[in-house]
Amino acid sequence: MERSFERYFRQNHLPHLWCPGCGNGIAMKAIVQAIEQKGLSQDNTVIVSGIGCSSRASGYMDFDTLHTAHGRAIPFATGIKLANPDLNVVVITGDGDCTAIGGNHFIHGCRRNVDLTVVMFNNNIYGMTGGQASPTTPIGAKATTAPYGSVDRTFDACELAEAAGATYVARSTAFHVTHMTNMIAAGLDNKGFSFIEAMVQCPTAFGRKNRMGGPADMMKWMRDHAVMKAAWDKLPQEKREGKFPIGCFLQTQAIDYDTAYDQVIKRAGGAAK
Ligand SMILES: Cc1ncc(C[n+]2csc(CCOP(=O)(O)OP(=O)(O)O)c2C)c(N)n1
Repeated sequence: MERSFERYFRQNHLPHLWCPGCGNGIAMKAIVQAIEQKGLSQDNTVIVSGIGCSSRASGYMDFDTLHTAHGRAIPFATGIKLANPDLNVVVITGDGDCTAIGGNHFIHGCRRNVDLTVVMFNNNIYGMTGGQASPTTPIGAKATTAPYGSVDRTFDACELAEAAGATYVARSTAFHVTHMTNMIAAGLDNKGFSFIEAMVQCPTAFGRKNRMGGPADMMKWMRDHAVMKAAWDKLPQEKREGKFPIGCFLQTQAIDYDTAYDQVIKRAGGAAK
């Protein structure tokens, strides 16, 4: 049987370092499937990541890749896009990488509407460093830094992206693989800042501490608690309790950063790209 996706992965960098049952591989595969769906060339697509388990994905993917510093993937990606606007630039980041140490870069990337597709693997925890609470750890959930349950209120990264100016915002889960692929593919189509929250299970650092069972149980939890946006919009408030919406939350148009920058170059009398 032809394993057609092998050509997207660096075989000499496998096996990966993720724990058995980790959801990161599902999100990584969804990205390459979306890239294939959109017919993007491997030679014209750059994958940029920060630091964390999720950010290790760039090392396994056979594209031009950049594994940067913790929280800094979006600034590196912005530089790549401005230097060569013809490239498709995809950012892979974790919930800590994107919304904690990289939170400022994230909101300003949205604000500038840089033409990037940012996929945030949200496992609700700092996985790589052993399970410290992140800005997406649910209130009451246990973490190594919150042994009695986290008291910090939780970021909704999609709402944050929307409020900050992103022009495409969506969420999916590792259970809903085809849906996740489609959400990412639509993000690749958008000329501007696209943000896709890919919810993934972390059985080792999050599930175990919070008694969520094994990887399959965590995926069943996603299946049972995610509500498609169209149904969510009709749900009365009391029935939303404990559930979360998935789907495309925003798709709009605004001038993207490299087009705006090109106009500046023209105004200054330079030769635009
Ligand atoms: C400047 C800096 N601070 C702290 C660290 C340690 N560190 C490495 S990964 C990580 C957290 C990663 O969490 P997240 O972004 O959620 O990714 P995950 O591992 O869960 O995929 C931290 C704090 C670092 N590498 N660099």
